[in-house]
Amino acid sequence: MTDATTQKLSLYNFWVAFGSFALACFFGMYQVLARSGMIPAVQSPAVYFASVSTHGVLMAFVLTTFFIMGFGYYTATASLREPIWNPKLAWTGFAIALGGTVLAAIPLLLGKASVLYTFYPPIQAHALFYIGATLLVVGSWFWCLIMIVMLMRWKKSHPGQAVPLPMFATTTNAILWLWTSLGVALEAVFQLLPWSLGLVDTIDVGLARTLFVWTVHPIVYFWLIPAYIALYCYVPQAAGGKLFSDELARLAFLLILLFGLPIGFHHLYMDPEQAYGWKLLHMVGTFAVAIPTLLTAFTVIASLEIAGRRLGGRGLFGWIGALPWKSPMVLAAILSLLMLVLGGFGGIINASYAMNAMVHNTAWVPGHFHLIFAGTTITMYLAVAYKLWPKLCGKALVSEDLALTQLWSWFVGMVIMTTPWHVLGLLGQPRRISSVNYNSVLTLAWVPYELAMIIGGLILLISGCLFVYILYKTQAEGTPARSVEEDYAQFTQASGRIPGWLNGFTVWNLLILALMALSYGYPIAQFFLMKTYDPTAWGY
Ligand code: HAS
Ligand code: CU
Repeated sequence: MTDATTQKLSLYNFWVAFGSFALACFFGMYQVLARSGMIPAVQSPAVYFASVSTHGVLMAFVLTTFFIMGFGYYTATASLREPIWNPKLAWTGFAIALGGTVLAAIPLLLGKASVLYTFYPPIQAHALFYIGATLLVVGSWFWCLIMIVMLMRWKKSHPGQAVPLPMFATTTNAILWLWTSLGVALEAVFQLLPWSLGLVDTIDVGLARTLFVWTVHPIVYFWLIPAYIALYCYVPQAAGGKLFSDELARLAFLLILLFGLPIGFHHLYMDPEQAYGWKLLHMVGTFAVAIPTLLTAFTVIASLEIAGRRLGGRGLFGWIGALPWKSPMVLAAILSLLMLVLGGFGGIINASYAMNAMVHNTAWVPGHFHLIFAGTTITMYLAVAYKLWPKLCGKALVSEDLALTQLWSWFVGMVIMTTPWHVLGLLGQPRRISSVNYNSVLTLAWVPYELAMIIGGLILLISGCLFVYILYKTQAEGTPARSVEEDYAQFTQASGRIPGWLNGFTVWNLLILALMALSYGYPIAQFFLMKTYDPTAWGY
């Protein structure tokens, strides 16, 4: 069982994460109503954009960062069997990140930071928003440091031994996040903050977008890695089997780290500031990053098959029916993988330079990321919470059946909401609009899909509230848990010695440095080297 400090630290982080999640679900519900254009009384562009900005920031930055920190602290102590290194630092990081969140929330809720979660200039937010967001990131760096130090200390005291997979993957994520957040940190410090504080009149929007996409692609893997940790380290055990391969798992995490970083221009295909050769280069990298996900699907499904066959499943697909569908962790994994099929497929379409022109800035894109983030990724976060709550509170989950209902409803709601968005995107509906209130033949064709999106949104809101209710009820009124010992998945082969490059990060950091220099070096330098048209010379 983990020590009291870790329990408290993890629980505090988790509650900030899940509290934000529940709040953001309500904003989401309002948005589907407003956006559909069906209820004129709730329509207001000002309220809509304040809401959607808050929703995006809460879900994409607050829920994820605090969840990842809470899960990381737990994983470090449970897998290394050591207490948190420097808990004071951990609490300081928590306080800075929370303080930043509160600071950012003020302008968001007042409608002074309605810049969406991507905050692309030239739309400008109140300086407090950028300061708050920066502090959230700075707070998370404390967590990164603690994870890296704990891994290094463990390696020193266990020479030649393989770092336990859950901690290896968690540290991979900490390193990924340090590299990832550098782009947006540069944008915030050198561009957004001076500009919003009125110290400079204008900033280079092209440079800002380039720095932002340095962050915005790998950030999605920062969110995804905890879900993969659960898939590799919890699911095989929960299904009654073993992890197919420890080495393949490490390789997948390391390849995500390597390929996830230098590919952000697939968000800029339709932008003018970068030349097409660079976009093509980033496209090749984007296809490469699908490989670790395919590795993951292979390893996890193979592990599930081992379990299904052990449980008596026969034939090509008989093992699927034999899996313990009544285990929340297993059910979550199956639903999560199912959503990954279309979510990932959509990602490949987005990534294809030519096809991106068809879907870019349409409702397809929120369809893609709700399915793969709110669907695949968050479903595993929910399952992790169900798994860890008894360990963190010492109480048994109030009802596994309720947890299963919650997971199913999250899946059903997400499918009902995102399938229409994909179709609407192909029918030409733009993303980032506050409502649809024209009566043209085109927009009338959207109506049935908008009705479906409202139903989906409602199911998701109920499901989100049910989730928080289950956690609260467990913590407040649950009966003492039977076992709170950690039970990570075993591997099919006894994992003996492992090659150094699968047990450390030096080579990988050097490779990333080289790839980042190649893919971002000139594209960033050009803003300082090239002479461009200066509008102020014309008196504008
Ligand atoms: Fe994405 C836009 C490309 C993955 C999140 N993405 C976004 C945005 C977000 C996001 C938030 O190239 C919007 C940003 C904004 O606001 O502007 N994405 C990809 C690609 C992948 C991908 C190539 N995205 C993610 C993940 C996310 C995420 C993961 C969050 C967690 N995305 C893009 C592109 C854009 C984009 C463009 C810009 C679009 C635009 O124009 O604005 C890949 O990582 C996906 C690889 C996955 C696969 C899936 C393989 C299938 C498997 C399932 C096997 C399961 C089976 C079922 C067979 C290739 C592994 C088994 C069943 C049983 C019962 C056992
Ligand atoms: Cu991306």
